[in-house]
Amino acid sequence: MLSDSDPTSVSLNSSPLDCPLPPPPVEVEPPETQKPALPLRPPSSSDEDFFSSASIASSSSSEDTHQNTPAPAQLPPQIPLSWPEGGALSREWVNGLMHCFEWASRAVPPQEFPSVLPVDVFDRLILSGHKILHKERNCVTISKDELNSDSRVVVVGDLHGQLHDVLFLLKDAGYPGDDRFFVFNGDYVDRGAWGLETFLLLLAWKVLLPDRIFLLRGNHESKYCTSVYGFEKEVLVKYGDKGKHVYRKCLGCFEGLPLASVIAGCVYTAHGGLFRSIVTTPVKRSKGKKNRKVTLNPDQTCLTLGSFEELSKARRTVLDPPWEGQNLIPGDVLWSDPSMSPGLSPNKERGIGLLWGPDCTEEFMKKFGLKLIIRSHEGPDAREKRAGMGGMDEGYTIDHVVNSGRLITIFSAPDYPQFQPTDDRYRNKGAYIVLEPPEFDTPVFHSFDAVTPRPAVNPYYDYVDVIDSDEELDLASMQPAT
Ligand SMILES: [Mn+2]
Repeated sequence: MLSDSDPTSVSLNSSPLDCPLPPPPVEVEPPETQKPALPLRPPSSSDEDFFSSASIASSSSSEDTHQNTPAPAQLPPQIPLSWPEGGALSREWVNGLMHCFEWASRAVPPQEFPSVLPVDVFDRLILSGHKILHKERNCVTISKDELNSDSRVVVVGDLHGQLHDVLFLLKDAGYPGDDRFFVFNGDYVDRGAWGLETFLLLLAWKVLLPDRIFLLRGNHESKYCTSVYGFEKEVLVKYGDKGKHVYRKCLGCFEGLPLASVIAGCVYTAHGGLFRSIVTTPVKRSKGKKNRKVTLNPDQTCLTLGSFEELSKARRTVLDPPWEGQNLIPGDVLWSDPSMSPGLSPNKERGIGLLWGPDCTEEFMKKFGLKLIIRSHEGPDAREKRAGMGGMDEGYTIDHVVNSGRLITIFSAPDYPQFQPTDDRYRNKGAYIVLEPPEFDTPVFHSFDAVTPRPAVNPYYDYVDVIDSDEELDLASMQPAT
């Protein structure tokens, strides 16, 4: 039963932003290749081809190049999944979940998803994740005390529902564990067809190892983006009459995702990047007004960089970060982009967030003793439109090199976006970063190709019409915050 008083579920009517109408519905029929009659069949030979090919994408770093050996074909998992007896997740259960999602992405039509993950199991997982995430600080830390000479910290960029590439990345980097930390920079959902599976499998790892994996928020973990770029529709198709409930629970979790991380005291990561100081100036009260409260207005004419103290005080539990008013830091952290031009200015292309230059990168690093900033948010399509900024062919770019260190963009969705209106694809690699001892301040890049073939599936958004609006916030379709 849904209840408005349920603290883990957001009310879709309480958003400060009105939701724009989603694009015209796209008929989602199970593709011809994915129409098994239930009960489910075992994998066919083409499935085996997929499993084999899924494991031969190569990963390379500056130090080594290797290819994985093909994995043996796997048997269909036991479905439906059930919550483990005793209530606590195990590594085996999380492994089973990943295997199950991979198999189901080829063998089960999206509409039959509850036969894989029943809604009561989804509820258990999302509640466990919700509790953990909402207790975390705005800026989570992996301190030097928690790291040793065997530790590695893996930093991951945008994933956008490309389940098979996420599974490859985890296997290639090595799964989370005592010595392996993960920081994900957000954008788990939208555009790709398996945003729900991607988010839930990472949430399962978070519940299993809350101190080893950190899930930061991306701008797509919001009501606005998910209503335009496919995640809402995906959930409604996969869960049918329970879809609205599942979508609300996901949004409730998204609101709890932390905004940023600091690793080993010297690496700052966030989805978009830097953020402003909320400079406030008292507004003169009109005579005779009894209200003694002094209202403060942000001084938009004088943009300065914010501090970690200000970041810690921001209110992140908003369905959509506001672009006006006092609570601007979440929008900056999630939507901002670096620029080659000096200074700090409003990000007019996106309509929210900031553009910051190399001088700001240096100022921020010097002030807080940082040596590296790792942000995400820009894929090959975004970079194609930004003169002077590097392309995303290898899954990463080094944007600023300054006295104190470097600013890097990491993007982990290869061959992105999944759906394109023409055959002229970017064919970009994805990448992840490994930070190694002793200082954890030097990135080792691992680029990887997309897992092919992706299972045939229909998109959940009108990718032809929104292709050119690339993540720009359509302010005209939203109502101002009240
Ligand atoms: Mn983004």
